[in-house]
Amino acid sequence: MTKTAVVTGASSGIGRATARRLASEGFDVVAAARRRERLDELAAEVPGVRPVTLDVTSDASVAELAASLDRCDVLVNNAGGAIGLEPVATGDAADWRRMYETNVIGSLRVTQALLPKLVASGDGVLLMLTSVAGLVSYEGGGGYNAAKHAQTSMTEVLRLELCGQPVRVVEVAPGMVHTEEFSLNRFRGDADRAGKIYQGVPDPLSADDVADAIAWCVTRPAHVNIDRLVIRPRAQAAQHKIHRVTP
Ligand code: 8X3
Repeated sequence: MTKTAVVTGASSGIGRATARRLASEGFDVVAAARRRERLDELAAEVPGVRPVTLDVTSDASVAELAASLDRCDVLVNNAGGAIGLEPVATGDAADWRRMYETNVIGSLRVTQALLPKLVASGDGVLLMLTSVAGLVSYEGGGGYNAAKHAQTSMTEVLRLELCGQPVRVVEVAPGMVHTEEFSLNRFRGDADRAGKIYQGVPDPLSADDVADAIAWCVTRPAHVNIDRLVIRPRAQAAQHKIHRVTP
């Protein structure tokens, strides 16, 4: 019996790398995201990947995803991201709302829709891709810190509430990961500012590094629950302690 893994936000970055990696681990992978053409490209490249158009902010879209699945053994709630790096004093409430809507309510929506299938699988794994931003706060973190803390909290609550059911609840919290879009979205398309985040950092994590950690978490034996895995590059000892090499 082939297990099915659903990955949200699978059109780029960590989601895309995870879809690819879980397919190579033998899962049937449902790669879900808004940008269908990117998913189609991925599915054409990687056997075992099925593209599904998904907007995690839409009840109807999430219900359609759930209805399209015969089974679900693994759910990777990866869709989300950061917008803006303004201080709280001048942060835009619309950005905060959007971050809460995707990172928190989006994860909630998909979790609620797929939980019955995860339970029915007899060995479900629900993995929340949070962030170190959900564990520590930093200047400019504002709405992203708030949303990721909420998502971390939701993950802890869910693990308590599901105790006794055949579903593991796993959190993977990455630090500095260099993906093509995360910082670009945060800086609203300003490539210069986005690039400076990683400037001089010898080796930030890649999306593949995080996908590797996710694959490890979801392929442990059924009785092993990795509660939380924090993963940072060696150059980032803490949120404010980053080794940079000046050219
Ligand atoms: C991304 C990590 O440090 O930019 O989730 O918040 S950080």
